[in-house]
Amino acid sequence: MTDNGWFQYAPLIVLIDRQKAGRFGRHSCLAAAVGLFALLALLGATQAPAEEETEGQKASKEVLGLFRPGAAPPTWFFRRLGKGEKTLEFSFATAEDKPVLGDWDNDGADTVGVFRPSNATWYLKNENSAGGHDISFAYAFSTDVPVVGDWDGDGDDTVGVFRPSNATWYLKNANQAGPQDIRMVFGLTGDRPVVGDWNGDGKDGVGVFRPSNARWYLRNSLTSGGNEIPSFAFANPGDRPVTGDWDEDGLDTAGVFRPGNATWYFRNSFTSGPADETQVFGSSDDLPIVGRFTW
Ligand SMILES: [Ca+2]
Ligand SMILES: [Ca+2]
Ligand SMILES: [Ca+2]
Ligand SMILES: [Ca+2]
Repeated sequence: MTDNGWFQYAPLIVLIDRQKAGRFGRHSCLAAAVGLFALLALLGATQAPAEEETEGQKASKEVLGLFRPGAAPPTWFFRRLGKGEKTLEFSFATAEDKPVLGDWDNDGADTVGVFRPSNATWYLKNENSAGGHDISFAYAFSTDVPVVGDWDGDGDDTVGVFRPSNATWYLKNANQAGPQDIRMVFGLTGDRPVVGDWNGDGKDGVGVFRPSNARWYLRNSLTSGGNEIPSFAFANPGDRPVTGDWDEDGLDTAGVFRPGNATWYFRNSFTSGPADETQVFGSSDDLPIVGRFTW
């Protein structure tokens, strides 16, 4: 390998994430100690594709998910945002279930779960694979809309619901039966609830997408009140809202899945305007979810 080879890999090194950068740093010390031969060997090793992350590490991009309740059996599909070639697919849950995705065990990987309206019971899995649930408990009412988030910033995601009848959120800090830890009024009957860390403080806030005017209303504080971020118009009334950090700047923002054309639309700022990015993935009856994990 020549000096030109080194410069060929220099941009790759810049792109390495923090965890990989730490590994590279240790290797660099070794290379300096044993000389050029070891350095060249290291540069060869950095050719390993960036996809090689172990389960539990935060992925570098959001994963788009779909729950297809009409499939027999109901099936989940996942694809990395911006990368269409690698899809994960498995069966779990029943046709009536409402999908959620969260890091229940605080290992850095989001995994699937569902809220089953008929018995108001949650079924959560710690692996993204076919098979039974790891956790189940009854919480909330059949008519509630399930949400999940890290309300207290401790790293694990826990359940909650938005109750349309009184526009009230009932959030828990543990995935178990029992009363809510947080009760707050926010939004209107008819709103579709969303969850995200809008301000990057490590705690999820709440929000709603209002189909009647296709506007978003977001709140950082888990207390009753109005939107803390000026509302903005994005997407169409019939779209299914999602949220995520599409551009990796540390802030979650708005997105939607549009059933009519099975296309996702992503917005990177809290302002009115068109999509910053789009991706075609899914079919019209799918229910969208977003999270972070590798496979
Ligand atoms: Ca996990
Ligand atoms: Ca938490
Ligand atoms: Ca926050
Ligand atoms: Ca962002």
